[in-house]
Amino acid sequence: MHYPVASEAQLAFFREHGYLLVRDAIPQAALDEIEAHCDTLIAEKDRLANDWAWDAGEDRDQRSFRIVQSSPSYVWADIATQPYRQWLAAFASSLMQRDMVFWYDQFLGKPPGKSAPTEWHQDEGYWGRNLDDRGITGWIPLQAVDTVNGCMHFIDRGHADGMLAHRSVPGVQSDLLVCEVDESRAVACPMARGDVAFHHSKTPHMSNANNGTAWRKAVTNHLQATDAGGEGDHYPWRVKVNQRTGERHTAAELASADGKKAR
Ligand SMILES: O=C(O)CCC(=O)C(=O)O
Repeated sequence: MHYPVASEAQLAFFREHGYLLVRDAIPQAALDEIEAHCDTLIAEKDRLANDWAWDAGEDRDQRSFRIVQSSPSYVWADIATQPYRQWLAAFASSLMQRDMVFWYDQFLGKPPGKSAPTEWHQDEGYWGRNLDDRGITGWIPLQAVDTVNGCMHFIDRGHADGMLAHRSVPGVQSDLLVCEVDESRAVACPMARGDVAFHHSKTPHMSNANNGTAWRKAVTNHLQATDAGGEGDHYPWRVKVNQRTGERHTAAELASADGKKAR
């Protein structure tokens, strides 16, 4: 199987809607390898993962990991040279009509029984202002997904609506953010294993909690334009939580502490 090249119809769809589902893009054998590394992250979550929906009522050593947040890059030395990673950069560059480079990836695992939604947000809400229209994400589910076990939902054409105000999620002590969206424009996106969803960095999106009987596992890959110039300043709502120590700071506080250290 060859990795697909973006068709004119796919380019036009992404430009208009701000997201795109690419069917049957990644071979099953490649997904098996990705999933094996993600299973290591689940097995070692206390050491290697954050709880992205860390309940405000839980002590750090009692986190229930409603969303296991980690990265296959932590446990896979050769990940950067994998064909799927080369393809993500090539396909993303076509969609964004500029050179895009891999930035970082996240494993996002939702356990059966007790999980949480990934609330509505724009990726740029987490990123610095330099990423303004200069980012794209390729989301790879490791099993079929639907509205029962936690598929992606996008706000149709939301990438053209500008930057939305975000805030921390009540009752959660991780860095999870949420923004208000017009849910009448939400599109739920069931996908098969092998499909990949791309979204523009300003497209609001969410995934529902996993109400299925097995883990919902996905690897999300964030890419930025080669000339983005780093993250730049963060929006005022951005917080950073160190789940090893429990420390919580706004990004602005951290930047000002860094500046003082550098002087
Ligand atoms: O997997 C999820 O639950 C959400 C992923 C997400 O927000 C993203 O890929 O940007």
